[in-house]
Amino acid sequence: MSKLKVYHVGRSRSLRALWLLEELGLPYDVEKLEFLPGNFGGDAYTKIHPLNKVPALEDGEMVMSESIAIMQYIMNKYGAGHLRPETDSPEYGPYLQWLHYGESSLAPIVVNLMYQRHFFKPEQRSESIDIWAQKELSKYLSILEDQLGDHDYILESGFSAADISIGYTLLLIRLAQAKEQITPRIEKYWKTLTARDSWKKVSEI
Ligand SMILES: N[C@@H](CCC(=O)N[C@@H](CS)C(=O)NCC(=O)O)C(=O)O
Repeated sequence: MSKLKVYHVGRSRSLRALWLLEELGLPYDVEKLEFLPGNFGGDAYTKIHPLNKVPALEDGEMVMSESIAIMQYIMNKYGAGHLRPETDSPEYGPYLQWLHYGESSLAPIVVNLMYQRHFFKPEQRSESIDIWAQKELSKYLSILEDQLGDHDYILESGFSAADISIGYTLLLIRLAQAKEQITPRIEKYWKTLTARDSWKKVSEI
């Protein structure tokens, strides 16, 4: 196995890949990129990721992007069945759903709020988009709350890669300063996730 390399910017989606690698106990290298808004890593990085976004993963000659796909690649190739239920488990379908929910469903709404509140100049902001995004986020988080029920993690059987996917998006919500949408139940879940040694380590990188 060649050593995996993760292209990383602090507090970004590359944390998903690093967090997963830590949980799996796999060796990896981190290449920290310069934070240039709209052009992470500068021109040299465009050869690795044509959109200059993170994460990107290198495994020998293979280069790929998309944080959830990277997680699936690492788990399928090197994960020895950890952090996901078996395909014949009743939890496998829900697991896949929540693994993708973090990026495909939740993140776009949060990114909307991020642009509204941080990246756009005041004259570019739209109050109606902000109100719409807040309502959507509440709805999407209420489904998460239902799923959590009274267990610590998304799946009743325990911590899985789905928690890494959703957990990162909860950080994104905080960075977007959309904390008003976070209910006490979701906050409790966030505290459980961030108490893990793996999170503590990668969140410092
Ligand atoms: N769907 C992609 C999103 C990648 C993405 O937008 N990454 C952000 C960091 S969290 C980024 O690189 N932003 C820089 C930019 O948009 O210029 C994934 O999950 O990897």
